[in-house]
Amino acid sequence: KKQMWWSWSSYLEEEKAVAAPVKLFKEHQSFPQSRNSFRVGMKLEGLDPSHPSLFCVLTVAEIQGYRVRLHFDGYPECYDFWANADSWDLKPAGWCEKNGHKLLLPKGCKEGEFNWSTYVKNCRGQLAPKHLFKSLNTSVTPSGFRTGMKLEAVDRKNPPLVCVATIAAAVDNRLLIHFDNWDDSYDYWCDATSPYIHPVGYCEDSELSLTTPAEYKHPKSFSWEKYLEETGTQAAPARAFKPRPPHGFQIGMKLEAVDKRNPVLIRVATISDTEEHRLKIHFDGWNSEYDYWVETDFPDIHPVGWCQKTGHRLEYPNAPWEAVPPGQG
Ligand code: MLY
Repeated sequence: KKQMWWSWSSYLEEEKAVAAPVKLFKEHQSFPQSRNSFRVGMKLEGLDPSHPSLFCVLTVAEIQGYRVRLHFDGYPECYDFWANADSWDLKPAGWCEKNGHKLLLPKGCKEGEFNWSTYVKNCRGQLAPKHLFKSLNTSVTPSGFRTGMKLEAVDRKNPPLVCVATIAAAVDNRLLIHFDNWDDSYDYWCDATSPYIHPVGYCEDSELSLTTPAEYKHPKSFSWEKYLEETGTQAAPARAFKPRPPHGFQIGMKLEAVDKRNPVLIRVATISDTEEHRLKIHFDGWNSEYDYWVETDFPDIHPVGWCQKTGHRLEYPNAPWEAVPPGQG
């Protein structure tokens, strides 16, 4: 028998299930402290999720609760993506220049000729005001990581590989990881608790093989001591790497999660499996072929009630008025 009104409390009761406790979520996954003040048409700088070291010129294309759909200026809509309003990946105009990062210009703009204020005037747009960006207001404790320091890092695009890497940038509490002698398409941002970064010597200690820099002359006889000397660099201090505490999520706990295949939607979901640093998300009422693994700090999982609190639509499990399977909306 189908109810007229779906609610989390009756659903949890019916399913004899528990909501994942709010305290297990990271601040950026949990209930926001502020409103989403972005407006359609505002322009900003932000990281391209499919090229996570590249900042681009973006325009807010749509608002849903605490989320924004971002459009790459000059590029087709198919590249648009959703982000939370407090995402660290979003920066005000001028941020890249100030921090020495390259900004991918709107298609058609010439290098050296781009200027935010003329650009916004010409497209009759407006800049997203600085105070909307939460990441700028967070306090930062010195971490011991410095730009240029070396470490061993997992290549997230080729996860079995632990490689010789460099901290290409350290901003706020975030580190940009770059793989020595490779192009920046493998780069990614992480924090000091990332399970994917390790101090120099980690592979040797754990009897894993270390992937040496591309084109390294004598990969078989690679030694960190020699390499640091050759490159005139320092190893990132082991004390700067912080262990990530156990996540505490358990199989069967309920939550709200973005439908990766149709990211405008947030669905009722269950943790269907766990690993040390990952969770498997199952969408209630849908086949487990749609399940997917996420990192525990993934920004698109939220505690029960997040949609209601932030004014986002929530897709209920197997609602009779909903005939669209995940990913085909
Ligand atoms: N088969 C891939 C492997 C690239 C690995 C790059 N890492 C180490 C940064 C390729 O050759 O493209």
